Amino acid sequence: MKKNLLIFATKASFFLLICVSLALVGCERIPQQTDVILTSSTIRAIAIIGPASDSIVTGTATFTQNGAQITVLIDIQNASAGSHGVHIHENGDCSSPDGKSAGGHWNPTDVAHGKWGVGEYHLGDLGNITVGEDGTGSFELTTDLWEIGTGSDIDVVGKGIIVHADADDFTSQPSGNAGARIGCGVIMLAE
Ligand SMILES: [Cu+2]
Ligand SMILES: [Zn+2]
Repeated sequence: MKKNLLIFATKASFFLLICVSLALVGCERIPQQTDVILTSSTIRAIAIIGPASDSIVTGTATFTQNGAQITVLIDIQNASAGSHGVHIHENGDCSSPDGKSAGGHWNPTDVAHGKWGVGEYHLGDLGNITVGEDGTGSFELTTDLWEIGTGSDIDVVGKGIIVHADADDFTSQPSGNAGARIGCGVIMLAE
């Protein structure tokens, strides 16, 4: 009886040891993966979005690079609920109150306006951002069609981010009939 108990105890501790080891391995791996995603060193360019056309819209657009892939993450606040066109425009200039100083859509490949990933579309045709009743919305897109800080024709640095009053219909030329410019930001290289 005592022997059986000893065997059971030995088996139980061995099992426990394996569980603890697995847990430790698990703990070790999670922070490493998170580091890659969250460290500020992976943020390569940023635009602070401010109000235009008498709106109170605010937000940020961050561009991060992972190999050839660049991800833009846009967060906006204080916008009306619904769909708002969002684009990269050719000038990093938000000096005019209506945002028109940012110029037209960034279109280095000289093609028609359209929907990202479908037929012809400007390199600045991000699409629409969906804003909820709380006035906030986020948008994310990953592509290998841009560069950050290279000074080439497809470098996003020095361009503008514009948020519109209405949705982009992906069809109307030259800019999707998205209405007034309610948010504007200049894309700048990050530290
Ligand atoms: Cu636009
Ligand atoms: Zn466009």
